[in-house]
Amino acid sequence: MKRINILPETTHIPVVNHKRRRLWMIFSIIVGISSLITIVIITKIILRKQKTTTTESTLISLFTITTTSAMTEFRRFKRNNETIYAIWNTTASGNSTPSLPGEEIGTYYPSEPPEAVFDGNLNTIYTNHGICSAHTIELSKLCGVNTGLYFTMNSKLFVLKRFYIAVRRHSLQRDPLTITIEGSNNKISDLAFGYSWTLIYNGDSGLMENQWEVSHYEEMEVNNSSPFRSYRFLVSSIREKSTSVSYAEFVMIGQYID
Ligand SMILES: [Ca+2]
Repeated sequence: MKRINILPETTHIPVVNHKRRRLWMIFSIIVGISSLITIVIITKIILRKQKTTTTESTLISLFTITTTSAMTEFRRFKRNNETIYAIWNTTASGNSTPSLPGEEIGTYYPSEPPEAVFDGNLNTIYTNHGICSAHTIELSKLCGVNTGLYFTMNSKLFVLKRFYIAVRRHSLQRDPLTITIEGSNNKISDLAFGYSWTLIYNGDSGLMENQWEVSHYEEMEVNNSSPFRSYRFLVSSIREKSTSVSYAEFVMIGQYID
C-alpha cells in the first residue's frame, strides 16, 4: 500500500501561497500607485493644455474684436468745446477770411453762430451772409456762397467717411447745395492759409433731392482714408436766391484713430 505523505505538502503549500500573495500584493500596490501617478500627470497635462487653449482663444477673440472694432466702428464727431472759426470769401485751397458776428457783408447772425451746426439741435442754425448782408434787397444765389467754418478736434485724429447736412424747414431757399470739405494736420496758426488744406470732398451736399422732406437727410460718402485733426467746410452754392446760407447740423461720421 502506497502511503501518501500529506503533512509535508500541506505544510509546504501555505508557505508558498503566502509568499506569492505578499509578492502579488506588493506588485498590485506598485502598479496601483504607478497608475494613479500616471493618471494625475495625464490629467494635469490635459487641464494645462485646455487652460492654455482657452486663454489663447480668449485672447485671439479679444484681439479680433478689438481690431475689428477699431477698424470698422464708425462714430459721429461730437464737439467738445472746440473753437469753431467762421469764415467767408474763401474757396477750397484758398486762404481763409475770418467772419465776425453782425448783419453786414462778411458776417453771420450773432444768434446763429457756426457752433450751432455741432450741437445736435435742429432748431439752432448757422447763417452766414457772405458777400451779402441781412439788409440786402436784391436776393441772389451768390449770397452765403464761399462761407463756412473750420476747427481743430481736441482729442484724436478722425477719418471722415460720411456726412450729412440737416437744415431748418422754414428757410429752404438758403440750403447749401454743393460743398467742399478739406482736412489738415498742420498747426492751428497755419490753418488760415490755403496750403494747409487737403481737399477730400467736392460736390452734392446731400440736399439736392431733399427739398421738402424735413425728416430725411441723405448721408453722403466721402472717398477718404486719411486721418485729420482739422477740418474745413465751405458752401459753394445754395438752393434759391436769398440773403444768406443757413444749415442746422453738419454731421461728420468716421473713425477715430488712437
Ligand atoms: Ca444745430
